[in-house]
Amino acid sequence: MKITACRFHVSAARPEDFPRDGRPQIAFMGRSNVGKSSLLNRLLGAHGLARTSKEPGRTRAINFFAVNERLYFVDLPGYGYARVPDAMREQWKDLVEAYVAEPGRPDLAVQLMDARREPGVMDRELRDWLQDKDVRHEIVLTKVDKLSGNERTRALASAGRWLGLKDPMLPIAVSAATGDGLSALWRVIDEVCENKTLRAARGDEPRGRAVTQGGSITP
Ligand SMILES: Nc1nc2c(ncn2[C@@H]2O[C@H](COP(=O)(O)OP(=O)(O)OP(=O)(O)O)[C@@H](O)[C@H]2O)c(=O)[nH]1
Ligand SMILES: [Mg+2]
Repeated sequence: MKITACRFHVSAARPEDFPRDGRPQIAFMGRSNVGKSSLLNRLLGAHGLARTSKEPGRTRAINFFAVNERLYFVDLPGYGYARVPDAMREQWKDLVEAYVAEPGRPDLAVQLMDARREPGVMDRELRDWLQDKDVRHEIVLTKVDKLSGNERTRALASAGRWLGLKDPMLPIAVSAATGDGLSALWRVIDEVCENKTLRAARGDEPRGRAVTQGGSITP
């Protein structure tokens, strides 16, 4: 997809603030500090659009970015940040659960895992939960620029096993620093958006989820 315009849309701290205009929503989920905001920026070629930080737990609300006025990129707060007080963890859970509670939302969850780390319990829980909710999701390994060629091959194989992928299939690996893997991820995002547009044209989108803008999302 050629990006012609992107802008910050809304920072949603309550479910009432979630956009409900039927545009496709691509959500970035994963551990705190895994690189969600950085990847979102890099995919859009918009340095500094979503705020990134060396300090984990930076993103607290759910931030929506309008892309080409046709779809949303959704930057979710990260989980697993040990220093977050329990009350805030509950708040995070409530907000993210409310976000996924509506059928068909998000249209795609991009679940990020750091290529250098073993998947954790919360990664597993998120994956199971997304599957349970029938949310289409794609596991993406981040920060692959930090790995040597050999380490990268090992990390991909191990993540492939974790996911139960059939050899020789591998998950997508990206780097927001070098741009590696972005075209593979864009292919998935484009396909999800095009399918949604087709379903809407056929009139079989879930109720309340019709795409308001017709036509292909590729300008
Ligand atoms: N080398 C390298 N560093 C990265 C990459 N992606 C993110 N980082 C760094 O990792 C840190 C965290 O990045 P963020 O994008 O803020 O992570 P996040 O998942 O949005 O974090 P929270 O909002 O706290 O959940 C920052 O210091 C980034 O510069 C990458 O691909 N390569
Ligand atoms: Mg962030």
